[in-house]
Amino acid sequence: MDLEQNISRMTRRQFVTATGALFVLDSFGPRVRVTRGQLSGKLERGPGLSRVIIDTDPGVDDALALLLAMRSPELKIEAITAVAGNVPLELTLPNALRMVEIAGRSEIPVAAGAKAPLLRRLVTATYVHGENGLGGAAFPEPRTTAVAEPAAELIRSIVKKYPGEVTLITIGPLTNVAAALQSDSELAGRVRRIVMMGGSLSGGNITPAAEFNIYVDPEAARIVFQSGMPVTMVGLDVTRRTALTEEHVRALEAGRGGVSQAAAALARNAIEQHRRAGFAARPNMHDPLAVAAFLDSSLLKWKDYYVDVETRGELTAGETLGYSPRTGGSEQRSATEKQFPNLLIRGSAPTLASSESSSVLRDKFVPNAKVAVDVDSARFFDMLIGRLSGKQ
Ligand SMILES: [Ca+2]
Repeated sequence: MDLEQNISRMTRRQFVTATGALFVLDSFGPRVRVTRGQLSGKLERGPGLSRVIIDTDPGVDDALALLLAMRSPELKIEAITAVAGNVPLELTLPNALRMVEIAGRSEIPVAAGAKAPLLRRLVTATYVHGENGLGGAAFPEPRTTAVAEPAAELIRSIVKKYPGEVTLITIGPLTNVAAALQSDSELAGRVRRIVMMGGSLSGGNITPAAEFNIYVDPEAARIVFQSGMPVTMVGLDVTRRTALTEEHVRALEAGRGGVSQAAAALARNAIEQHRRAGFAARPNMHDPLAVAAFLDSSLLKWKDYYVDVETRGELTAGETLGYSPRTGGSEQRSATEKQFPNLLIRGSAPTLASSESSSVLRDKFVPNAKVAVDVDSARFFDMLIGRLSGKQ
């Protein structure tokens, strides 16, 4: 049997794994694609759309990500679940409700989730997101309230209702998803995919090692990565390349309608907040990029990795480690890799006090995540600003 026949007998995933293909453009996104014309017209929603649940800690970039999602007719947003992260749950929940009301989408259930990480005290990021979580942008108190069901339960019940159909888009710490996974051993097998903003294979933002969402609840992140759910990771490797500019803000300000004006206020305040905090860089659109990655995976380049999360490191807790079949973990190790093509995925060496070595040991590379390794930032902003301002 020749190679071609062989390949035709393999699934795409097996082929990618076997060949170690570097860049994979797999369609994990919406089942329908919309045209520019459809977007500018009345947003029609119906069967065949992609069911998603968005888990979020608004958060300036969360708020913009939520608005983007609610302006995207490809999505059937089954629920928005709030989690503690950038600011405490007492703020992330009403902030999520505010965005739903601004978008005129109060039919979407919003649920309250975890107030704190699984095992740790909450660390927030008010230095980036302001005391109100929205960079100081003021919006009216929400008139609607959260549904009675807690987030983890709502996630479980929706996924159970539509097995194999629901994609989780997570743009905050992974506490709610981990809690749902812990309470239902069948959940992971029923989720279509999780698309997360989180992690980094190129250094962190809250510590040199860790990206904020994973740092806040590394134990939860580890449960998610090891759950067996297909993971799409949109981390700092790409979100660092999505800086908001004055031009973007002006384009939003020129847009008509409540969503564009709210987005403009959020964006304007985010730039101001960054300036006040003394950051040299402009705010990155971390969370909107995760939503955009789901809407159009061709905006990014992807590579298959086995990703695991460091939970014990005193200085490195929350670090995401990526092992690839070609490199055994790092692009720089190509010389070593020639010598040792099948490097093990292994944990730390045993200490003098204990003969036990780390339980982390895998001799067979099995990717668990598609990691975004490059982004077309200009096309991403065309989508983000276009949809928020109503021009697209
Ligand atoms: Ca977030």
